[in-house]
Amino acid sequence: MNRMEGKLALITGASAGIGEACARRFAAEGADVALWARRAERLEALAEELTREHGVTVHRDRVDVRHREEVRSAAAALLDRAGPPHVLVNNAGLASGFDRVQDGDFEDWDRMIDTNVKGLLNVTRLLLPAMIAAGRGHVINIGSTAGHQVYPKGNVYSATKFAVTALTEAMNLDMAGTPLRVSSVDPGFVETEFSEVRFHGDRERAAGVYEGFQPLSGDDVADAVFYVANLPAHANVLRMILLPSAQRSVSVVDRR
Ligand code: NDP
Ligand code: 8X3
Repeated sequence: MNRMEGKLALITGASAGIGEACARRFAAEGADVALWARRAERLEALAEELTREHGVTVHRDRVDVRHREEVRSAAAALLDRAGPPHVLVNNAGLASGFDRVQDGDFEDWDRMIDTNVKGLLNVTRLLLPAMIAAGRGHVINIGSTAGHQVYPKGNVYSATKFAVTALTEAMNLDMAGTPLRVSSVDPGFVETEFSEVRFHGDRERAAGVYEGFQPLSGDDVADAVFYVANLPAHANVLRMILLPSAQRSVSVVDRR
């Protein structure tokens, strides 16, 4: 049963990877979508395609989730135009750098903490009150296996994803007394632009991360997000850990 038709899903980080796949999936199921990311030209092209292919309404805004005032004005504009989203997918995020703590780069650390933790909080804080006032809504955070286990040189990225795990659980408690649901979908290896961003544009090194096994695709994760969003109102997946079959833990992978 499709419960998302005619609903509105806001997806942050919709210009690539998991977020883009979520946008395609929700739109294909007949949901209106709001797309946020920094690369406006990509959002524009995606919006044009989704409107043409699925006839849904697509809102898009150039938003850097780190910039609170930008989030504030995009949130106000969306609430004005379309009302509170039924589903908020907090997906925008990144890893930046791959070093031991003693060698870490302060700018990489700021980028990850400001995006993955403070950005998620900016977006949530500026939309949740309207969702609560509307008496419905579902926040789905994209966490990670790195939010449950650490691995060598994963230090600060893992810390941000452990924070997402904590925030999902805390937000779920904060929603007590409301009908709102809070969930996280926590994937293992997904082949997207993630590793290219982590390795500062080194595509060869990024491709090596996914060598010798079949990683998840953005579509696999979008399937999981859609499943979680589409459950009946009385059911909630608090946390879903989704791994490639070859991945046994955050750092144990059967490579051919
Ligand atoms: P991609 O690099 O392919 O996509 C990341 C998305 O986040 C892009 O759309 C990017 O858009 C957006 N983004 C990054 N920074 C900002 C910002 N400051 N403001 C707004 N948007 C931003 O990576 P993935 O799709 O893989 O990553 C999506 C999420 O999934 C992240 O939270 C990541 O931590 C998580 N994840 C990824 C896994 C993987 O193996 N790939 C595994 C587990 C979790 P733009 O640059 O246009 O702003
Ligand atoms: C991304 C998964 O293992 O590359 O969250 O950190 S991992």
